[in-house]
Amino acid sequence: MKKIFLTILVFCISSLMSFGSANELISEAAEGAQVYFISPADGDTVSTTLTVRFGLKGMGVAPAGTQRKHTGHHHLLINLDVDSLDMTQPLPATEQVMHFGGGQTEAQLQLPPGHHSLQLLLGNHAHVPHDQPVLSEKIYITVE
Ligand SMILES: [Cu+2]
Repeated sequence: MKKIFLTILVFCISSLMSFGSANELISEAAEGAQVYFISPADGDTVSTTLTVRFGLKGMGVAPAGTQRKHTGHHHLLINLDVDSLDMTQPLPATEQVMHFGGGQTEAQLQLPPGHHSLQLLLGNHAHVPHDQPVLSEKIYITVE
């Protein structure tokens, strides 16, 4: 009997702990949600000033700070290995991780000549990727 009580107690404590952790910042993704590039296309050659257009299906765009189910804002990953990101924490704001917290669906970029990879990742109101992460295919472009 004592053992059962102890098991229940441990279970309760562990559920409370998971509620109180950083995981409360994670929002669930809509099933089948997709983020993708409208332009450029994979393999395109572009000039040093280019417009990137973001597409999203199955979820909505909302500015950072706006907490609404199945929404988020775009993040553009430039020449970045997505595995280097912690998907349970707010995304850092760096030259390789651009936030579009105003709810923008396109951006004008300046990139140096050469080969570059681009990838889109949706983040929630607190810049945390959803569960599951809504991540685009990685595309490769040549800047001339
Ligand atoms: Cu963000």
